[in-house]
Amino acid sequence: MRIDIISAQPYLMESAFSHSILKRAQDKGLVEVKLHNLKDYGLGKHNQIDDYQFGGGAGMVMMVEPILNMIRDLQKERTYDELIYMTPDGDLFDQKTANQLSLKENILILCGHYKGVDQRIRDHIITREISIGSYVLSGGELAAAVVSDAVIRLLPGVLGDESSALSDSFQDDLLAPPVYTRPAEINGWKVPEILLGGNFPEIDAWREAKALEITKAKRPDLLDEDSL
Ligand code: 6GU
Repeated sequence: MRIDIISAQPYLMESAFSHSILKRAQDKGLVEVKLHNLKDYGLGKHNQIDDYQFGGGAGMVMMVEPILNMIRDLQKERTYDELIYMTPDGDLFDQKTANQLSLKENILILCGHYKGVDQRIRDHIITREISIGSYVLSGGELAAAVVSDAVIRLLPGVLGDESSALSDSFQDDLLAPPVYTRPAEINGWKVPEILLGGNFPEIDAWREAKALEITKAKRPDLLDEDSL
């Protein structure tokens, strides 16, 4: 998979892609992530990328030309399956969307900032608009890193234990059961006895029951009516 991210502040995302699982995924050649600075396509000698909005009002709007020129150049190299715009009024990101995106070959992500981008980019270029939650961030950069992380960890070979992405919270619409490690007791706090016995069918059943119990308590919205 290849992910190209366009931003006026690409350095905000550098560390997210330079460590741990996302770094290893790139080192292994499972994903290629390229951050692009929109200012490289800015207009005039000040590399302008935004301007006042027509009709008046506070806040600058990202201009069509720099974005369009950069995207057209990137499209000379590859065909994008999705051109995503990160925006607080986009579709709410969830595991289902992450799963869908993980099946794509080439994804382009445009990060908005200030008042956002000129609507004509959204109308004519963008194929999908994504928000990561009901709150406002200063820009789309952290949100783009969130989406990329959720997608990249699903790619085959990225996680060491191939089964572990499947047992994540949300993958089956259930939150994850609690986990414990050594020691079996500390300060009088004990690990549930069942996890120490080695009866794996019983352990699986316990984890499933716990997952359901926790989901009912914390996120009943994830469950169908009949499992409540
Ligand atoms: Cl994608 N961008 C911004 N600026 N704020 C957000 C968001 C995105 N998702 C939630 N809040």
